[in-house]
Amino acid sequence: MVTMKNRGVFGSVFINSSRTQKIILLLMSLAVAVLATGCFIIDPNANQSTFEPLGPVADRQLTIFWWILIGGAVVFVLVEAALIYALVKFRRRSEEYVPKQVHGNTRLELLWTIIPAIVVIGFSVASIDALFYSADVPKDEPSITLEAIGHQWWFEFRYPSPDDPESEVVTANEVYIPVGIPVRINLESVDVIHSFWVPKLAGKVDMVPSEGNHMWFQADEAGEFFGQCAEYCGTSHASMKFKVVAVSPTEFDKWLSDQSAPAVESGDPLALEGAEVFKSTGCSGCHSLKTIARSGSKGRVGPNLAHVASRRHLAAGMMDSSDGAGNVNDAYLQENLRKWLENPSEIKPGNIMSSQAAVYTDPDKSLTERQISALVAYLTSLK
Ligand code: HEC
Ligand SMILES: [Cu+2]
Repeated sequence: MVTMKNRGVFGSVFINSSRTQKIILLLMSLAVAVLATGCFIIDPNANQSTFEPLGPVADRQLTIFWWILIGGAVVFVLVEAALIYALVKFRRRSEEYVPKQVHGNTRLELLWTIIPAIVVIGFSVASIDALFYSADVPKDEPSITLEAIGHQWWFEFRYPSPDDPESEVVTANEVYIPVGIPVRINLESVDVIHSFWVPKLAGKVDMVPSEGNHMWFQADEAGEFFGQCAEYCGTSHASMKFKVVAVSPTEFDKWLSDQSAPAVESGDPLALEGAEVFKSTGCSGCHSLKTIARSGSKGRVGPNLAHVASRRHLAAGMMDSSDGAGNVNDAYLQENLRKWLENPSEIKPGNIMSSQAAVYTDPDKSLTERQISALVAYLTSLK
């Protein structure tokens, strides 16, 4: 006899309910199951959906997902069918009825050991193969390499410098790649474990401090792809995003040489004043304006600002300055810079700039209205 005790909460509720209540309960469980798969059912084009891959790595990972899901479903149906068949066929027909008692069946036992073993080995081989495929660019394919370095709570990117093999071009939060060319990414972190994820291009790979890790991806078409840190890394983890911008190889080369050129010094008086404020209020302690750094050296505390005005997003994807056609709109950029400088923690709670820069931690050093305007003019000139 089944007692009330071991039916569990759901079991007791279910058994003690009326027929209508039972139906409602079942429908509600179904709704929960459907909602749990929301990203997929609502919109496969959503920027975090992995069901619309746009590169070979994400594609391969989706294929293996489908194989395992469908394989698992087939096994489930077969096992359940056998179970139900046995339940019905060998049920107790009357109080006195006792079915034929058997023990051991070598043929059956061999069968249900060997078949699952083959299935498991098959799926393991396919999964491990996909794992190796995702780790390294296929041999003999021309590729480019870049470094992605996780910081609380933004991403630093470094590219081999066009004219100096010992150096790298440094940028942040927006990573340009050439369409149709495999990109190897060496992953690093300066503080805690982060995870690098561009849902439409490749699955998540951890950025482990001092351990290093690597992966690759390739974009099959031009466009902007959403990226996100996928490993809880502190207060502003949810606000740690980035963009992958895939452009033609020619545009990519132009972008890289623009990024490697020194920051432009503007002649505008307010911008010149801003350059002074930048030094005098301690911004340069955390932010570099040099476009090129020695390869392998760890970055500064804050994002490189040499070409900050060329970026469509600020503060790791939290503020958008683009005009919709993919260009930076200076008016939006100025508005965003002003908001950020007035109160960075309102945009991104707990970020390192608001918690460590003297201009925010020491009320006597707060930026004046005039200083903010000068900084905005200066930073907007850094194309
Ligand atoms: C204590 C180090 C520190 C100081 C000092 C500092 N910043 Fe920052 N800054 C950061 C960090 C860290 C971020 C990244 C915040 C994030 O996205 O989580 C940042 C982000 C920014 C950004 C956005 C950059 C981007 O690409 O998203 C701008 C602009 C900026 N700081 C300007 C300034 C200015 C101007 C000053 C001087 C008044 C200043 N910072 C002082 C650490 C600092
Ligand atoms: Cu992170």
